Amino acid sequence: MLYPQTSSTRMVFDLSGFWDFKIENNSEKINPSVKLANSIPMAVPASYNNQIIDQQMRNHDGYFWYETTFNISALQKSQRNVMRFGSATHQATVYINGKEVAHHVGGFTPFEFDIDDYIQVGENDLKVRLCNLLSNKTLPVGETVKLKSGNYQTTGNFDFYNYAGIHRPVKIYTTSNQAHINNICVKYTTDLQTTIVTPEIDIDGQYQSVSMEILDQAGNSIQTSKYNRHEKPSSLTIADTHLWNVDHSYMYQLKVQVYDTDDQLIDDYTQKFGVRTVEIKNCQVLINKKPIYLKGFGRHEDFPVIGKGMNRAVINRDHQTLKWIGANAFRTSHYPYSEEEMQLADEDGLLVIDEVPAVGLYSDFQSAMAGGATQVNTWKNMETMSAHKQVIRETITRDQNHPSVIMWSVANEAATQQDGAHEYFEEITDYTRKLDWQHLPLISPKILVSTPDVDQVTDLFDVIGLNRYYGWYVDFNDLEKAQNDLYQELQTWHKLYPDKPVIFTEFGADTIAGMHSIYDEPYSEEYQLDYYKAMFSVFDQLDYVAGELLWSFTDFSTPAGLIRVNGNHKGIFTYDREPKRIAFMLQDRWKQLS
Ligand code: GCB
Repeated sequence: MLYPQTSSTRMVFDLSGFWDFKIENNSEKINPSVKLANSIPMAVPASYNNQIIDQQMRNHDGYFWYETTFNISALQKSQRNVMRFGSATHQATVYINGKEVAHHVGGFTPFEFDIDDYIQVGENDLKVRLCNLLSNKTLPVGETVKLKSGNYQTTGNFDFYNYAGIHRPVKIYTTSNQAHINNICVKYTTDLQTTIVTPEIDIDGQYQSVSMEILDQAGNSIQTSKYNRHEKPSSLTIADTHLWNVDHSYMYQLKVQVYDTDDQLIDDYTQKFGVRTVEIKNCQVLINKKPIYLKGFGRHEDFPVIGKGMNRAVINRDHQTLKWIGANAFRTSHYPYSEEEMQLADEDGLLVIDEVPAVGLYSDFQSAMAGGATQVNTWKNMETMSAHKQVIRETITRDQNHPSVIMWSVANEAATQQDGAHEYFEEITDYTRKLDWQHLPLISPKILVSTPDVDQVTDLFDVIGLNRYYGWYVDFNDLEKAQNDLYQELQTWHKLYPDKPVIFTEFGADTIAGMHSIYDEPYSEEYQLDYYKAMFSVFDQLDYVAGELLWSFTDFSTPAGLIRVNGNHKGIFTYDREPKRIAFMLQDRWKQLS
């Protein structure tokens, strides 16, 4: 699936704006052919939750509706029209002029569908029925119960607010009716000097030939090649490759044009790509054959009022802040971020561990966290395999042309110490490796109870990703013991897997901005500072530690909880992106650490 783009053959219409919104209560049957009654305005794209003042509506679990109208000109109607959602969380059924057109499950990946049979010249009605309910079949995983009142109650198996709504832009784009490019995958091989590009171009419809042209970053042509339908496309060569890297985020373009018999242009699309290699060798992550130490954060798409809504200013400010502090990487915890964010990561030279929304693969999670034994075996209880493969497929298809993506994270904190985990993840890692032509390294951040003595899946992964909280959830307020325990655990991992690098995918301590303590009290900015100093002093002794991604970049929203006072406070920055004390220490450290 291509990102919507205008060209000499394509038009794009963005439906962002104020739509109408309505919660569906269980006694009501909403007719998609009738205008929503008693609706309220709702900005798209954005989460709906924090745009609403009424608390019950804000926290509604169940179904809700969006409606808008759009106009189609006669000129536009003469073309093929496709509607595309950047994402709709977590499930959406789309109706145009009262008729059901599409259904998509999964709240963090795009979906699109042809709308020509449903639209008319002039005004059209668009309604979307969304649902934020989660279960042991969905990703993320959650639990839904139906209350006596008939209302639903959903509890997410994860530590972030279950924002919902139309989070990313909704667009209509046009192509010719005759033929169109469905997808472009820019495959290449490089010896870091000469790059051979062998694009895979998926075209539907009637056409005669296809031309491909590689352009450099300034738009100068490097090579052109043409092939006829039924012929195999020839490869293109970049002789003196400008490699993409963190300090040199060089982007090429592949211009693809589809022609008719009389050399009439039918479709025209330009796909950006970068050239770089990624390897894991001798406990190191190599980009273009050189080791790189990952410095950065786990994050969330979460900002005041807009929640998980895509907002370019927020993305840009976040990337500028990452650069200011000297970070070179982030993980898209715990779901794929917007396409717009990925595009900017390419331009900004940020390395991305791209995580699918497989979070919460842990039955009876609450008892486990309370220190109790789990009653249920996760792998007998989860029915997520099909959703899991779908999100992996959709994420790889969407993101495989981004040079910034250097690793796939196939799950966060699954119950990898329970029987059945190996079988489950063998199927998942095999599936991912088959789909990914780049063979990017695979990682799956481990929950703190998945220690080397009990973990069952590490052999399946290229990198050991650790979410570790010594000094917080374990060894609380005892940083000396935290250091020792961390050191011991790391050495055990290394003995078992001497070639695999360790990347800290999470470590942190809740910290209330502005809380200070001469006694180094937990939750104070001083404790956070000392906590990180203690962790770093362990990492710095061990050369198989290949990266530190702190938890987390900013404070973020969670459901209310005994240890969640207005959200999770492990941010290095506050929710509105102001630095805590630790930020300045980190800036000093990362400027020196190569
Ligand atoms: C974790 C989770 C993350 C939480 C974090 C915490 O291990 O992966 O989603 O927010 O711990 O702060 O407890």
